[in-house]
Amino acid sequence: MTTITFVRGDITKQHVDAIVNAANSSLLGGGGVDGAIHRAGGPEILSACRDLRASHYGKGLATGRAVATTAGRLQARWVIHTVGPVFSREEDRSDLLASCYRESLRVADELGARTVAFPAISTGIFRWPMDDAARIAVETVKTTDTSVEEVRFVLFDEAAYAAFTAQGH
Ligand code: AR6
Repeated sequence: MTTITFVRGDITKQHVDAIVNAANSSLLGGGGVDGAIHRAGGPEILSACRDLRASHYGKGLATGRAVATTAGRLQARWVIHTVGPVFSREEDRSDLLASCYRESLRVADELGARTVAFPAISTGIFRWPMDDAARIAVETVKTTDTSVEEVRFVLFDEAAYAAFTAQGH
């Protein structure tokens, strides 16, 4: 059974097997949580991402997909990079956001990760409304079959923490 927990804090500081990065399809870094993970984890992560681009991901990582690398000098063993959708009022991209959580858990299972920390994917630079993103995130984790024992949502500010905890367990 998977336990869902919510903490307010910085995902780079979490003592878990894997942390999930809200990346972009280039896999070569960016701002927000992506920038924080690369800064804290050091150049080994970017180097592993470049290797992925040079091998299986020549065109980058598609939205809704996930792939793992080393976590460099972070406490975690792995970073699972996933690409959230940019929010759109014209087009419902909820399935792609749900896919980020499902695919990240599938990769976590392949790695044998038992504890996984997620940020609120797509809620920053990609502008997804926090309440809706929280609902999709928690619902998807609840309905995904996985061997991960703890899914920890790491929320960066009080508004995100409130939105996620309102989804209950
Ligand atoms: N720990 C936990 N959450 C964080 C942290 C942190 N250290 N830093 C920011 N957040 P964002 P996106 C929260 O913008 O919307 C990058 O440039 C933040 O408050 O990081 O999926 C990528 O390369 C927000 O709630 O990701 C992509 O181009 C949440 O993490 C693009 O941004 C996600 O915000 C992805 O945009």
